[in-house]
Amino acid sequence: MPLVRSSRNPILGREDIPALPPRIVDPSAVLNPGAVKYHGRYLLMLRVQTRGRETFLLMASSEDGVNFSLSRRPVHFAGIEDVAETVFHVYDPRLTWLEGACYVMFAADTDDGCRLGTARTTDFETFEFLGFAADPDLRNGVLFPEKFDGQFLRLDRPNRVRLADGVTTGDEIFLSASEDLIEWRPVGPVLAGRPHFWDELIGSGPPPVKTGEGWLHVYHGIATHGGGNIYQAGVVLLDLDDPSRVIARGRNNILEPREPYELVGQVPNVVFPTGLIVDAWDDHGFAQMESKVRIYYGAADTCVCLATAKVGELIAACRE
Ligand code: M1P
Repeated sequence: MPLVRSSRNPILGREDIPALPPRIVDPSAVLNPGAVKYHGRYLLMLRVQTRGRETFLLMASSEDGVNFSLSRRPVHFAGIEDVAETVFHVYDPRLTWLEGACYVMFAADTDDGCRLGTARTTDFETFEFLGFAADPDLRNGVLFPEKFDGQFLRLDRPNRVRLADGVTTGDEIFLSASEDLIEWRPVGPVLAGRPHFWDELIGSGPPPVKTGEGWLHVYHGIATHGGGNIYQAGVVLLDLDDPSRVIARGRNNILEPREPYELVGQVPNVVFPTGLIVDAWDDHGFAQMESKVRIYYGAADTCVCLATAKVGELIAACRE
């Protein structure tokens, strides 16, 4: 397996979350973080779940990508309180730097289904809510780090599959384009689940990484086993000019639940990659093949873990 787990895993657990009474006290879980590098520091946007099953997002910051100090102020998307829908949870943020700002694309459970929301920040102190995408029942939305012909591009995952337990999920990653991050136009399907294999159901992980060989994208795949689904991570390489075109897709997963903290927890057998940071870039904005890649993931929907590889190793895994 190309990914190497940190010996410090889990790097963040529920016990690391500061008590922020009255709402966050002795929480149940911290999971599925967005990640970005800012002024040389590694930042995570953590999903914290309380015993009341409320969800909060909390920033964490680190010099080395392993030891994190946590903010004492939950993230507030200014303006979200004005939407017409009732918002129950915002969760699973993905962070993308684009033209000098960091965009947060997140899932929101509303009385109108699961929506994709977008917020923007330049300082990680204040976050401006830009709105919900017009299309309902989507999850796992990620923004590309550059525009194409003046348009934003997004990978998303329509929730079209209903599991036996009633939860909706999906088996297709789609490419969509937008001028304003609200109205999205379908460009085309990118990736379908592979029935009978490790990635029957799928969803995007962290935002794609630009490399000389294509857009490197980490996604999660779900092998269904009646009531016991297994969440794993895999890789795919997309065409630089037309990211709806798959160049190569890994046959095997690159990470699967094996360690106790991945096998046991609030939802057993889950590795769920949501954050990715590349250390070294060339002068043209491409990730260097020898560069270290840090992948941050939720384990068993309970804690946050880290695994690393080189860019070139992940591309080789796509071509396996
Ligand atoms: O419990 C595992 C994951 O299940 C859902 O993922 P998906 O939308 O791909 O089916 C989400 O609820 C995710 O947060 C969770 O980690």
